[in-house]
This record gives sequence, structure tokens and C-alpha cells, in this order.
Amino acid sequence: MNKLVATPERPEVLAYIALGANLGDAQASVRAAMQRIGALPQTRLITCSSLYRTAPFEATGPDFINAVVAVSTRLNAPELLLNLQRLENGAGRERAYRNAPRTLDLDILLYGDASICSPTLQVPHPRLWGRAFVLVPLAEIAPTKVSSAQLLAVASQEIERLV
Ligand code: PH2
Ligand code: MG
Ligand code: MG
Repeated sequence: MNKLVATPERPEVLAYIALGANLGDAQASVRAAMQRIGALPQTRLITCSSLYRTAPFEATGPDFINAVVAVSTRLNAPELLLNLQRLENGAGRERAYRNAPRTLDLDILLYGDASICSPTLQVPHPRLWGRAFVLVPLAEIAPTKVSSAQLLAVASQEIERLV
């Protein structure tokens, strides 16, 4: 006899994603990416930071547009990463060399309280703390995640909130 076994629903996890672009219409790319992230399967957009214009940090090329979003998702972290990479590729992302100018970069900063260290994904993002272009928008939408000392440590990096 067939048994109906209910598959347990996966938990919703609050994740933070950094968005960046410095090729093409970067503001439009970042805004469109916010909407596309919210339309990913089993994922809801919770909060979007403002957009910020930032000087390239350990990178060359035009100024960046950066932002951070919070999502609630039932995707696991590797699935979320795969979906974000599809959005990067859909936006014409090319990987010519490390930190090359890009049409869209989407990085998982935090995935709930998870610590992940796999060859393809490290969470929390290993370079989260030294970068104003991530910390300032993250602090805007999740002030408890960033201390004033951490913000002070990146205060010399150029960043301008767009209105
Ligand atoms: N991303 C990098 C390297 N440097 N600088 C700014 N301002 N914004 C970025 O998004 C950025 C960067 C690697 O992903
Ligand atoms: Mg990045
Ligand atoms: Mg990236």
C-alpha cells in the first residue's frame, strides 16, 4: 500500500546579499537585480538598502554602484549561490581577471547564522569586514550586524549614498 509521507517544509532563512556593478548602466543593473532576487524560487525580498556610489576597492575601473538586500529564502546556501550566479550570467557577467570591472556581482554575505567553508562558498563572506561598500549598506538595513568600531575602521573609504 502506498503511504503518503509529508515532506517537511524547509525552514526560512534570512540571508544578506551584496550587489555591485561598475560596467554599463550600473544603477539600472543593481535595481533590476534586486527585483530578480526577490523573484527567485522560494525567496522573498525583505529589505533593500539605498544605492551607494563607491570608489573601486582593490580594483580598477569606473566607480561602483553597491547595495545590500535581505531575503528570506527556503533555498539552501548552494542553491542560493547557483541562482545568484545565473542572475550574474544573465546580466552579461564576464570574468576576465580577478576583480575585473563587472556588469553585476552578487555575493552572499550572511546565511542565517551559518558558517560555511566549501571550495565554492564561504559564509560569512571572508572579506565582508574590511569593505565600506558592504558594511555601510549592511549597517543601513541591519544595524545590529555591524558595530560602530567596524564602520570606523572603513571610514577612509569613499562611499556616497544616492538619493
Ligand atoms: N567588488 C570587488 C572589489 N572591489 N570595490 C567596490 N567599490 N565595490 C565592489 O563591489 C567591489 C570593489 C570584488 O567583488
Ligand atoms: Mg564581490
Ligand atoms: Mg562575487
